[in-house]
Amino acid sequence: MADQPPPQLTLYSFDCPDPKTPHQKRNSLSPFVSKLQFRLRHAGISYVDAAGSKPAAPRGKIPYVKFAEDGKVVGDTGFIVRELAQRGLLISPNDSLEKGSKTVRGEDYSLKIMVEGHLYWFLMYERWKENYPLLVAAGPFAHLRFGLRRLATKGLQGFLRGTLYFQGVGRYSFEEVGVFMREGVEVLGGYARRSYEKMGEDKGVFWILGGKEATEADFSCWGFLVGVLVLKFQPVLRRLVMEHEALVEYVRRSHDRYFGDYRDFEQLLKEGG
Ligand SMILES: N[C@@H](CCC(=O)N[C@@H](CS)C(=O)NCC(=O)O)C(=O)O
Repeated sequence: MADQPPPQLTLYSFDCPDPKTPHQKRNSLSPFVSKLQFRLRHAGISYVDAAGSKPAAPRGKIPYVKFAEDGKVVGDTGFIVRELAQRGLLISPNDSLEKGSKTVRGEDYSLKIMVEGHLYWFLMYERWKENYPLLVAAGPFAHLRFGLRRLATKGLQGFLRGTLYFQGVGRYSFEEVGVFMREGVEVLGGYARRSYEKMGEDKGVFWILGGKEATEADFSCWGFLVGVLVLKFQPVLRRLVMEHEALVEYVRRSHDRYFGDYRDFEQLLKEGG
């Protein structure tokens, strides 16, 4: 077999906890990691997953990447995508929309921000305030021995509960959060349904705004939705998403097309339930 060229970059996340074991090929706990993985795969950029750490991460945030060419480390998916565009590895963000309608660009931006800056917090709420025992058992520290795992998960929970409180969402009851969750998921479901119906008999991938090409919002929406569907840490949010056939189909089709080396989507979906 011909030698594979070395990967163009290393993607650091919480999902490859033990550097000695190969990546588990399960979708990430982090919507931002899934977003970036999808972005890289969509653009045909080769990468290798590796164990990241908050102290090593720019701004203490996951994910971050290291470029093989010159060792440059970049954090934040927005800046990573810009860096990739500057290096000519992908088409610059929303280039195709730039020449198009300002309304579409606005819609794209709004959807992206709704997912990354709004729905994301409800996901974190349900995970860290409602389903803590599940995270101790199978969360980011699942590879550690029980005592250590409990301690590390507890520490992270303390940090995240504080973050949720100061962000604001932590001050609501889960019932109240559920109202906002449903509202947001229905907006996403409405977009997906419109695009899905346009596909008719075509079983190919489709994009959230219904165009021929992906837009920035697709990477954010897909990255968020895939973790909701295949991981079991947020059952209420998952049920809301499952009510929308178009959203499940939206995730399934791109998973099948771009994540063929992962386990079968149907299997993953079952495990998330
Ligand atoms: N805007 C950042 C957000 C990344 C982010 O918030 N990552 C979370 C994990 S999902 C994190 O590292 N949280 C730890 C912290 O905020 O200290 C991006 O697009 O990369």
